[in-house]
Amino acid sequence: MTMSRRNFFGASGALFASASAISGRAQAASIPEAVTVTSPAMQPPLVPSSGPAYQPVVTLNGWSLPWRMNGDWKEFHLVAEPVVREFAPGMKAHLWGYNGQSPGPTIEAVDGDKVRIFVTNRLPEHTTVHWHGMILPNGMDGVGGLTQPHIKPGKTFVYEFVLKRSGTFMYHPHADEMVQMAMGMMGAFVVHPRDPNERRVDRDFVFIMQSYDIDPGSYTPKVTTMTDFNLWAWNSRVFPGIDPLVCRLGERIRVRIGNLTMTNHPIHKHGEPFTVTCTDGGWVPESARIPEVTTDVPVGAMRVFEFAASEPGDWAIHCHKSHHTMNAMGHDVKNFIGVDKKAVAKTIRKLVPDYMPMGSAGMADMGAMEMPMPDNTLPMMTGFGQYGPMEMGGMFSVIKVREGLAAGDYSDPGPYKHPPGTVAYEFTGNAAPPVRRSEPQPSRAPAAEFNVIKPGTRPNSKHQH
Ligand SMILES: [Cu+2]
Repeated sequence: MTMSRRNFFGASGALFASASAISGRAQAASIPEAVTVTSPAMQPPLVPSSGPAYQPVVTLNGWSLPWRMNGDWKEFHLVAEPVVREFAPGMKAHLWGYNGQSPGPTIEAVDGDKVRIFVTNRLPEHTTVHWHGMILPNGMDGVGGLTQPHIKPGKTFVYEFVLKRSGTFMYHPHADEMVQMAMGMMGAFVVHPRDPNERRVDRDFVFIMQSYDIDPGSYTPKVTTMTDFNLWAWNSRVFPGIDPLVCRLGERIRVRIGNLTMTNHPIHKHGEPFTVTCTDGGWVPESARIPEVTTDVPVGAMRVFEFAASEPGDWAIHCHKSHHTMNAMGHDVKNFIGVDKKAVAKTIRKLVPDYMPMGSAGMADMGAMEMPMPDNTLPMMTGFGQYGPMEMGGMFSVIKVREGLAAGDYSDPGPYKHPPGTVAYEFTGNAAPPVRRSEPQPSRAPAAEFNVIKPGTRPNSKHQH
């Protein structure tokens, strides 16, 4: 059981008596119980049991935070605290997050909702929560020192605001940000349209991108790293630990992506093109939507794209910066392509018996190799598919489009069964040697000559206009 039973039933509404409508601060005296989840497995979408209806989102390797209605306020309780997050089987990180996880639970609500969010600080230092992208009263914006006093350890603050527009938002601290975000404090905040049929899709996925710097064999991110991160994550998971996006053939699919790393990520999807339908500022008018297969998600931004799942198969979705589809790796690896290291390997093995020379023909051998590694470290290229190693890590997942799934069935359907004759195959005929055109003769003309003349030093130089 990953969600505590007591809290789960509480969340489903059974224990939360809807209090009589005494509005305002007096009500805040009673705090809703904080629900905690510690498993990194995807939890089923949270279908609203109170308040207006909406089609819930699916948080990759995550979950949505239950609420209680208190009069016409929707009340949530976030707890900022140290957490342990598994990045993929074989590696756990000691992070800071919310309610047992990093990223924290997705908050879902509806355009026009009055939300009251209790934030309890169980960190060793002060914090705040900034509601990234929201239009709200200035004093609710969560910038420590500027718009509110910091939330000291052990204290609980209350944020109250009315949701003014639907879209995709995030939450994160605006206090000791470099440390707190490098430690994994963030979450998604999805505001659904008031009319559940407006912009309706069949499946609606959400994840936030993170960058971490965790030395192989250690557990805690280095918080002073500025650019040289070694783990590129979606919802604090790296491939092969990232959930697939399971879709039924013919459905309309939405993917919401937030970027709280230190660099941009060009997210590329294989298969049919998509269109960006929503950005930080709101929904993109239909006439302005651009069909794409890659969309860049800038730092601090949200991008939402939609597509019709028209092509069955296992389609990769990944960041197109190739080092972002790797796990922790040495960045100062020399390029040994074309270098025969057999002789030197023999010598080195006298000192280091396990030594394996690699990289003479590229680095694909790393993807298949079982190398001795420090504890709590993932191979930098990993994950196996039905045809062999995928040589991927980091920001990579698979959109699995299948016929005949039940609506709302997100369970992994396994590898795609390709219809006979539709997989790339080996040519077994006679391959004639490549015909080369005759090499061009080196030109006999001398290399280009030029003289450098300092302006103003030429004997007959004239001032020209
Ligand atoms: Cu990237």
